[in-house]
Parts: sequence; C-alpha cells; structure tokens
Amino acid sequence: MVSYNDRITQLRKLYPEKAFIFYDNISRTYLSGFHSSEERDGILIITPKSALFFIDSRYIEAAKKEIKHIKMVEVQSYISVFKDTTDILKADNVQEVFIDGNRISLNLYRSIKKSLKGVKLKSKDNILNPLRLIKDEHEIANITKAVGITEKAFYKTIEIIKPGISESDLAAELEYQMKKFGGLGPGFESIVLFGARTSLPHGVPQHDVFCREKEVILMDFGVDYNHYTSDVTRTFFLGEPTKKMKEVYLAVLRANQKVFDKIKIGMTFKKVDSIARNEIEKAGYGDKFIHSLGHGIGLEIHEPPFLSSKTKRGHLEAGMTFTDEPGIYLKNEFGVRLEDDIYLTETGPILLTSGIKKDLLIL
Ligand SMILES: [Mn+2]
Repeated sequence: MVSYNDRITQLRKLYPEKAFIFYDNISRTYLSGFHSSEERDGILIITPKSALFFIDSRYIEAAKKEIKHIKMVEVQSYISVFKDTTDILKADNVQEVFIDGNRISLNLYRSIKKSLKGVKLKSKDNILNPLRLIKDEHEIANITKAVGITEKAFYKTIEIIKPGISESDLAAELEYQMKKFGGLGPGFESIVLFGARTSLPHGVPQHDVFCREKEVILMDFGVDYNHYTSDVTRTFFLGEPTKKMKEVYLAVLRANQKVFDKIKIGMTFKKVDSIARNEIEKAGYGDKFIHSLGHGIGLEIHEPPFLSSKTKRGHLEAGMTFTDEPGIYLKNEFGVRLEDDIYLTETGPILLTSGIKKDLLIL
C-alpha cells in the first residue's frame, strides 16, 4: 500500500514551513492518489499544519474512495476556493504560498494572485520533482505492470503485420491490444513507422503509408497503467534486411547494451549519455544520433532525470527509472532506435523491458 501521508511528510521535510497550492493533475495524483479527468478539476492545498482537497460534486464519490488521508471539501466553483482559503492559510500562519510555475497558465496565476487577499502567491518550478525523481515500491509496481502489458501488446500486434497494412492500422491494433491486456490506453501518442519514414524520430503514423516487403519497421509506444507509463522502442524488419541495415542495427544495439552494462549509482547523467554516444561514434554514425540518450519515466512520459550531454548537474541514484534509447537516423534511407526502461536499485540496474527481445527480429 502506498502511503500518500509519507509523501506529504517528505514534501514538508524538503520545504520546511512552506505552503503549497497544487492545481494540476500530476501533482494531485502524486500526493493524493486521485486523478480527475480534467487538469483544472481539483485543488490541493498543503500547509505546514494542514492538508485540504477541494473537489466538485461530479467527483466526490470517487474521490472519497481514494482520499482517506486529506480533508476533503466539496466546492461549487474552483476559483472561489482561493478567496475562502485566505482565512485557512492565515490561521496556519502562512504569509506566502507557492504554486508550480511549470504547471499553471499565466492567466490563472494572475487570477489566483488577485483572489488571495493578504497571502502572497509565489511561483516555484517543479516543486515535486525532487520527490518524484526517486520512485517508491508502489510506483515501481505500476511501471512494471505497464511494461508487462507493453510486452504482451507488442507480440500480439506484430502477428498481424503483412505487406499492405498501413502505419495507422498497425498503431490502432497496438493501442487496442494495450487496452485488451489491461492498460488504460497508450501512455503517449504511439509512433509506428515504415521504411524511410523510420528516420523521423517522432514521426506520426499515416493512413496512406503501407508496409512493403523488405522494410524497416519502427514502433515507439508505451502503456498507461494506473497513470504510470512505460516507454519502449523496437526496430525490426519485414523480410531480410540489407547489410547496411544490419550494421546500423547492431551499432545501436551495442550502444544500448553498453549503457546497461556500465551504469551505476553516482554516474553523472552526462556520462551515461556519452557511453552510448561514444559507441555510435565508433561505428561512424556520431552525427546521426540526433537526440539525447534517455529520460525518466513515471507519472509523465518525459520527466527527470534527463540523460543528455546538455544536463549540467545530477547523477544516477537508486530508485530512478529511465529510458536507454540510442538511435541512428539516415535521412531518406531508414532509422533504427532501441529503447529500454531501466530501474536502478542499490544492487544495480534492472532491465524492466527484458521480455521484449532485441535480437535482430525478421518477420
Ligand atoms: Mn522515450
């Protein structure tokens, strides 16, 4: 069982004597377990002494089931909450309250500021990131479950690949299988690409692009399970690949594996990226690896840590979950990316996506 109380305690420890307004789904879900269908449905206020969850009548029944640890208040309109909470904040001796500047619009920020008479509203970026960076057991269980569904959906989906199927059809099948196997749906827009289009790292599946014999196929997809997402990419072939395709595939595979073999607690994010980059440079494709090595996964598909040559600070710690996704993209020819999800523990990395094989796959 997850302890949301512990998370609130951690938050108070991290920012002693501070008060917060959380007005976005990710933060509310992390601290309460309750996920509403709209970003602006629900306000969570946490002060050094109290915690209050404001929710409207459409959600009250579901919210009561989920939220046991925070006092719940039913509201008619959300913006009126800020007028009424001034007294609550003052009673807890709160003179200033923080809101996540990365998760609020400028207009909304201004109107909240206006409503909070006598209490100062301040913007602070990524308030929960230091907590969310290190996953607890509950989060690992959700991510592991998401990966398991991803694996089943992948193998079921590739059974239907044959010449003539479109990228969109294959993407639709993949997302159908994600739901059939127990996921909420895709964790992000699925990338399914054929042929020369595989050189587009974030290409969008098309209705009028059809699979042909002797073609490269790239699928980058993830499953949303209990609001946590997996993120996997596999590149494979319909019919025998060319010599060059094999060579590029094996270079990407070496880079991907070397990262898993070398990573350890304390290694800088920059260094992790360089392990893969050096390997791809050695193969002669250094300038074709056009994105960073990986990113954290959790409640969001792209969250810290960012494993990139541009990340100045930070190093691997036990409890982090992140992707390892080197790629080589040859414009007008083809692209190859392999992406795994890794969970770093005190005793070393665990390859969460080990069930989705990376041996050269020829259908
Ligand atoms: Mn990714």
